[in-house]
Amino acid sequence: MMLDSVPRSSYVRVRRVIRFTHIIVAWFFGNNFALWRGPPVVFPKGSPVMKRILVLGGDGFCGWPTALHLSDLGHDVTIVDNLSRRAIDLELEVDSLTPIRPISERIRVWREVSGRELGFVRMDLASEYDRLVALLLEHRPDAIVHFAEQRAAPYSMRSQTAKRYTVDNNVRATHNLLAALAATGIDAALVHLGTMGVYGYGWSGSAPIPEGYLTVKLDTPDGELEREILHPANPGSVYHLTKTLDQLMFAFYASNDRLRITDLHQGIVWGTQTPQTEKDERLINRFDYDGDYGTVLNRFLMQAAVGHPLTVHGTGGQTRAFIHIKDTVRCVQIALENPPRPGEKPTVFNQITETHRVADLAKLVSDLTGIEIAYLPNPRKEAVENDLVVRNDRFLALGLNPTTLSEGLLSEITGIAQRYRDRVDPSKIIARSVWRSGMQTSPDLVDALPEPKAAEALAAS
Ligand code: NAD
Ligand code: USQ
Repeated sequence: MMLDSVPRSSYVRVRRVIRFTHIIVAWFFGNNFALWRGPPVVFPKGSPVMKRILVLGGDGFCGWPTALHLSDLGHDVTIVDNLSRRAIDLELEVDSLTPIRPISERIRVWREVSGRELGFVRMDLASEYDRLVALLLEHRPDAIVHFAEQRAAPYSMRSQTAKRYTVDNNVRATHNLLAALAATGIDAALVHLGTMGVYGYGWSGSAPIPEGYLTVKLDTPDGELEREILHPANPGSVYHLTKTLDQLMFAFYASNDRLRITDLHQGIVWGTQTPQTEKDERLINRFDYDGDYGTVLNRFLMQAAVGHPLTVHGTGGQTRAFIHIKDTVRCVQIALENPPRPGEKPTVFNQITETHRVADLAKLVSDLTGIEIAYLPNPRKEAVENDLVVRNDRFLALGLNPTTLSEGLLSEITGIAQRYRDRVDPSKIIARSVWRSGMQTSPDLVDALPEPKAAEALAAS
């Protein structure tokens, strides 16, 4: 199914008539009528169409640029978010490196810049089930993108409270969404942001990690049985554990309720801006640099820009998968355009474009900037080193043209990180959430930030 295959005005008219009829008849006949989906809409091929898309977690690092990208393509986008990520910033006494604006201002500026409306609903998906059902019935989305979970592994390990919050929030948000889709009968294509971490690191050695499923053979008294199963789950943190639980819920609801689900097993996202967030400084995307939410490559880029030693955990032998934020938004679009059919098992895409060893990334950034590398005690319980070979054939086959590290790296350092270096709090850089009590962490490496040597080195190069 392509998102762009129907003249937009006819599509909107048909949808409006269906919705209006639906509301009137539901008012007469009660809620059971809500299960009726309305007559099928015919999509003639050809010109652009507007689809109704809910972006859950659309105020976050991946969700905001995705909402703008989909809006820019002409879709009718509504963001649903409880703004919990902004609340966690306050709890951790840290702020995005970039000055992100309040959600109402973001939406107003997007209207000014693009002429397009973005909806916003403040809602906690984990606790406001009835409001979620009402929202689905009112909006009747064609597609839903689900980013709305607590996503930091270190945050999920920092305390018993954070562990319980992460499980309660993520599992309930996902299950509420699935239950609400099943209850309302709304046949939206659901795209969920999962993680490469569901596979674990090193479990299959140097064998390529398949896209979600493994074919296994079972010996039975009646001969050999071949089965396709979800790849064994090997979570490395409570956060990653919630993503493995999500997978089981998807398998169940796809089979039992014929929900159409795509799970994107995404690697570590790096970069900040997309063509849409670059249009105005007030649309700027979030950039987390702190020890809990900052991810490794963006942290190294920020550290180089402010002259802080690069914080490698252990020897840096961990190999991880990466993707630039510009490719994240494209992949979500591709996944929306290629949903599974009702009754099919969830489609899994490995949403990654390249793999790198942490020590190699640090060396690359250090060689470019002259910033030293600090090898610190690893606060996580993880393999000292691992191989990682990942299949990502499906996105490549569907037209993804990856942004690679070498192309984007310099501009990321010189642009965003240097522009906002004064917003960095050096006491928030070292990662201090430990996987088990008693594990050692590093003291702060600097009291105050030095002059920007990286900036000089880059300017001179
Ligand atoms: P983020 O924390 O920046 O954004 C998540 C958004 O969801 C936030 O705006 C938050 O307020 C909202 N949210 C959380 N719980 C909610 C709830 N119960 N109800 C409503 N809104 C809620 O995270 P992100 O980096 O944008 O990640 C988005 C998704 O992508 C996550 O599910 C994450 O696991 C996945 N992912 C992220 C990365 C990465 O490197 N950032 C990599 C792989 C996968
Ligand atoms: N690391 C360092 N130094 C740092 C920060 C991290 O050496 O300053 C190391 C970590 O120990 C780890 C690796 O870098 O070995 C990756 O850490 P990360 O914080 O960049 O990424 P991670 O915790 O795995 O989580 C991030 C996102 C999460 C997403 C995941 C994708 O926060 O939402 O699911 O990437 S993946 O790693 O593929 O599972």
